[in-house]
Amino acid sequence: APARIAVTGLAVMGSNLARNLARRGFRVAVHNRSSARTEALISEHGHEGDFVPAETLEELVASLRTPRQIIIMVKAGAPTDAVIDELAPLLEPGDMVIDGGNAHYADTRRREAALKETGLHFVGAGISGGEEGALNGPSIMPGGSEESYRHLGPVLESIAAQVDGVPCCVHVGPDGAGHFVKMVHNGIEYADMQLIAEAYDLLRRVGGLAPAEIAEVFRGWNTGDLESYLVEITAEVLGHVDAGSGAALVDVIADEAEQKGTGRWTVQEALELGVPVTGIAEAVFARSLSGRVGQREAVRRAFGAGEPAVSDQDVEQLVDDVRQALYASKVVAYAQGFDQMRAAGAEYGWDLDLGAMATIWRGGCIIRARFLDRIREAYDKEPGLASLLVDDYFRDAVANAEAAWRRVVVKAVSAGVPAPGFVSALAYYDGLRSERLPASLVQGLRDFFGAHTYRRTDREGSFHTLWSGDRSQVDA
Ligand code: NBP
Repeated sequence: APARIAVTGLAVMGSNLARNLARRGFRVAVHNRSSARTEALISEHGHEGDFVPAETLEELVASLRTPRQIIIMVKAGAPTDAVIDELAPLLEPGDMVIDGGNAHYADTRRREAALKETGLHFVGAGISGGEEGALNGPSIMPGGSEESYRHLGPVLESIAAQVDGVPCCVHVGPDGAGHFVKMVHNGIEYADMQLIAEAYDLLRRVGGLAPAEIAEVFRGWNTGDLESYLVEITAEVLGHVDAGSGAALVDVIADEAEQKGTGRWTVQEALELGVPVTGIAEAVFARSLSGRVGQREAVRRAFGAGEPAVSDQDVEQLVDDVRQALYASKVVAYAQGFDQMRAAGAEYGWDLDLGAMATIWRGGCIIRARFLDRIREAYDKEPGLASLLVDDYFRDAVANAEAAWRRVVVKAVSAGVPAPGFVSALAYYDGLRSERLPASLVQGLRDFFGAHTYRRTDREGSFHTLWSGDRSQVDA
């Protein structure tokens, strides 16, 4: 019988996805550029399901029922284009090419438009959850046409993570929508991790707690509003003792954070769209700063590292304040990420269902959390929500946390413990709620040096002050 679906690219992600498909009962054709990976998959896991190995793409295409569905799981970038170029001429109108790699959404838009010319459906599908997710159920964010999703939906939904019987997979929107949403997911993941890291640092340097004690704090937090995969594994990492040195592992890991680039993409795109995703930007920059080892050393030598920050305060109070600051800052980070998705949806005509995005992130992916149920409820109630911050639930949560949030920021600043995530989240909140912003002065300055004009609060129109003349106002 012909295969139901195919996977080409059988490194760790591709082979795990193929195994997931096979275990779900789909007859799956498999192919890799170098056939050693195909052979390894069959010999090690062939018994798990119904695999159809193919040595060439021609063979792979011939083994499939029509319309054909082929998932590409190769290295993002030029390799993906190379596979598409080789594959497309072998296919027929109506066939579907699915890119499950970490493509930039602009590449996905370009590829979708090009393949559409030949009658092929190109589906950029964001897949989150790493190797584990690919094997046992990822969160899947497919873009592309409605028609392609009618064919693909049942397969993808059945291999996705399930939460309360709901699959973590939904048709996100046309062309690059899926990869865009996956990118923002990763950006939010950056922000979330940075906030968690700051919470740890404050408990350590201001609260004087040891890593093992902080692990216990996070374990406790994981039973409340903060319950999430990242908080859970934070407890694991902080509680882990290095076998060699006997020290907490976190104390022997070099403090230079690396990045593969999706956080940077998110911020670059936010800059283009004019959406302030300050939490994600601070997270990306905090990683960059950590990596500037020479500069860190030079500045530390010039100024000293500062006094030990530990103070004689009530540690229990600090722990609870930090929990609330973390929660409020996290609401801000998610509010910003969801704003960015909304803005991109408007820019590209995607009509994104933001509640559905929260739904499919509840399982399979790195930012899975109890919190996402609240976000889904917020958008279900009010799809046009101006900001997550104004949803009843989040408004109450942030309002209740506000005093603690401010205490934590004050403590961080006065103790000299950097907390760019907490600080900028609070500034964002204060910025949005201010009656008047000093942007009026910025406009005045722009008008002074560049005649850029300004609008007035009390009447329509654009105005310019004759700064170098008699300083009277003219209609611009
Ligand atoms: P890699 O990103 O390491 O890519 C290796 C695969 O790409 C191999 O199958 C290799 O074939 C193939 N390939 C390359 Br490289 N150049 C090719 C070309 N010109 N033509 C055909 N095939 C080519 O694999 P991965 O880590 O499994 O990731 C796959 C995709 O999934 C990536 O886009 C990645 O960003 C994404 N992703 C990864 C994770 C994760 O946690 N690792 C999570 C989510 C998404 P060969 O065997 O013949 O060299």
